Amino acid sequence: MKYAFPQDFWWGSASSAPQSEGESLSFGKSATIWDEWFRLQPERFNQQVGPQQTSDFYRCWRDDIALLKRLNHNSFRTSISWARLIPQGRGEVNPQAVAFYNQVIDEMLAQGITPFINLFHFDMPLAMQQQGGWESRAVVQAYAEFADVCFRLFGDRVKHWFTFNEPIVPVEGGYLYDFHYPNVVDFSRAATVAYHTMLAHALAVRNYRARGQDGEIGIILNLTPSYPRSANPADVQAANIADLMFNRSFLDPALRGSYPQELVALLRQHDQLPPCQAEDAALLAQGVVDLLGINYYQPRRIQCRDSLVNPDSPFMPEWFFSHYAMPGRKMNPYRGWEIYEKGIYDILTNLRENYGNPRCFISENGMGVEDERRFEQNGQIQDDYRIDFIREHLQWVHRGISEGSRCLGYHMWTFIDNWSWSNAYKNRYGFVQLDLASQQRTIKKSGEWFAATAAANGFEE
Ligand code: BGP
Repeated sequence: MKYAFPQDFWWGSASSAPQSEGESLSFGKSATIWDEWFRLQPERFNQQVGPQQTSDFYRCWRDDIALLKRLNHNSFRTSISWARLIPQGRGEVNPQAVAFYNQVIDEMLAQGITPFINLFHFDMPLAMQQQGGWESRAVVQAYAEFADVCFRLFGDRVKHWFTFNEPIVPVEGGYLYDFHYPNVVDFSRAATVAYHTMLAHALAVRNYRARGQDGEIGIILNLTPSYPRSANPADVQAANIADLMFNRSFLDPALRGSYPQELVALLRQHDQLPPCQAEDAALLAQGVVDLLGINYYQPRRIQCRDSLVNPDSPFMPEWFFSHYAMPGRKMNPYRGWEIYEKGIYDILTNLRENYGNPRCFISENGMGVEDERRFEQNGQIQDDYRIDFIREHLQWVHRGISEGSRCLGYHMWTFIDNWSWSNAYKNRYGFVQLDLASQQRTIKKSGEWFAATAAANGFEE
């Protein structure tokens, strides 16, 4: 076979509790920032569809796990909802949540599907946000307690844990660019949120290891390779700063246990360093992961700024670079994201050459498409565009592996079309089509293709 993958390669897909469970204010679950934002500003959500309207995994888990099996998944990622497990964020554990997650984990294992469990997918409990969210060190401690409850309750069976999914996204969305609650735009608060998130990560990693549970713990990062527009030193420097801010701000602590000196110097120079305590460096050093999840959707095309920064304007990453649309680039016309398959290989190469070739896997990659029903024929969505997208990315993953990268699997975003934050159902990503009104599930052509690929552990062309 031309593209054969290593034995025991992880084939699967990923979702998250807030995007699939539903029942977001019932069965003992308390509100997250998403429930709150939807309550306050429903108009900010596509077609005013909020976090209650999902594929109902809370009720349909057994059938959905059967569907995972039908798609030949040997692994699947979802998350545990902090606000469901510990409704007040701290303290009492919700027995209904424990029963639910136990059933899900047991059923996955019974079906031969390895559970990959993530602990935080943008879903800060409202009770914790009201205490400052990630701006507060007390919330860092509360998160570590929540993580510890998860390890204690489920760690006998879950052997692949992740502390965070895309931890930079709540920073960007909630504190820089206004696409998540609490809709703050303030770099120094964003820097504190980012820093505290990594402290929380390191605490959870340290506590997990102290338990000696014979599993592994990692983090899932959305990496966006930054390509300079030209070899001109100003463009190269601009791309380097974008890389420091958007990739290395999380990648370096996760893989090296410390922040890049260049980033620290830059933030110090602009008086934007978050408040640190003496013991933080030693803690961060303990947060080096066993396994890195890589979410890859699109690269960053960077050029130097064409105008001088007004020093009176608020400090922002864009003080140092501009984005540009690369002529001739391939686009996903629906989501407005560039498709650049080789980026996935460049990430693997960078990890191999500069980060000691860590154990890693592709934890998300996917193509969101609007109005997918128009591609339906004889009752099935013919999403050949998605098959091409996956195949072309996998070809580059295959090449990375053949050159020595320790990439252990490929998880697609996502399994069943799910609720995507303020975009709700605008862009559909699933292997399985969801009819929101009837809750009917129909496997798309890409789902069939993926099932065959997973069964064969690769593909010909
Ligand atoms: C990733 C998130 C997912 C998912 C996906 C698609 O950033 O981890 O939760 O939403 O992107 O993005 P979107 O839904 O914004 O199109």
